[in-house]
Amino acid sequence: MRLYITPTSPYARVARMVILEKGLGPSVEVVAAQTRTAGSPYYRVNPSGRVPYLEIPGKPGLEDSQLIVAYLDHISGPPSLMRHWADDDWLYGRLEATARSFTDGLSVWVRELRRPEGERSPGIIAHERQRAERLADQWEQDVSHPLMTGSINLAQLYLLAGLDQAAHWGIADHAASRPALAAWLTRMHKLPSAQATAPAVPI
Ligand SMILES: N[C@@H](CCC(=O)N[C@@H](CS)C(=O)NCC(=O)O)C(=O)O
Repeated sequence: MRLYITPTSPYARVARMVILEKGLGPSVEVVAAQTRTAGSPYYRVNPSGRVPYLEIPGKPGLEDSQLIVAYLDHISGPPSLMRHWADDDWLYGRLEATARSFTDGLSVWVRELRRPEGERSPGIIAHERQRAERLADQWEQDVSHPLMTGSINLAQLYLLAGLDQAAHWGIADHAASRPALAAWLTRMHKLPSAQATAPAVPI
């Protein structure tokens, strides 16, 4: 199998961490894709042009981190990174959706900042900044829950990828003024899969 990524995509990072956590590294070649470039050869691989994208021999490829993780869980043994959304009376589903929402907003913010200065929208940046602050306050409470501190799951990975993405681009350090979030992040950064996929690490 071949996984197309960009080194700083938080969604690609989630897929890469899952591959490492499941010991699938030897069966998956990780390839850098050229995204956001007119005429990129990558568009012939994945017409949407997004990463992550998993190429599977003899089968159609898969786009989207959540779908890719579901597939990897399906074809391999434990640990399973997908949890049932209904776990703990639907708390797990809320945590995973909120982690994705947090990372989605930060991605919009980063995308805005990477546009030429005259094309950036101060309104969108302010909106995403405020959303991220509100959600970080909520995470300061939620990261202590056993679902966020126990065996690794997608809620944890999306939150880690989002927080690190914001820090990497220098747009926000959400853990700086939030001690529980800072302690959680320090623990997550000890995972070899987190270290191997940090946004600053070249592939
Ligand atoms: N929901 C998707 C989001 C994927 C996504 O938006 N990836 C961005 C990089 S962070 C991308 O490929 N952007 C290139 C583009 O928009 O052309 C997932 O979870 O995989």
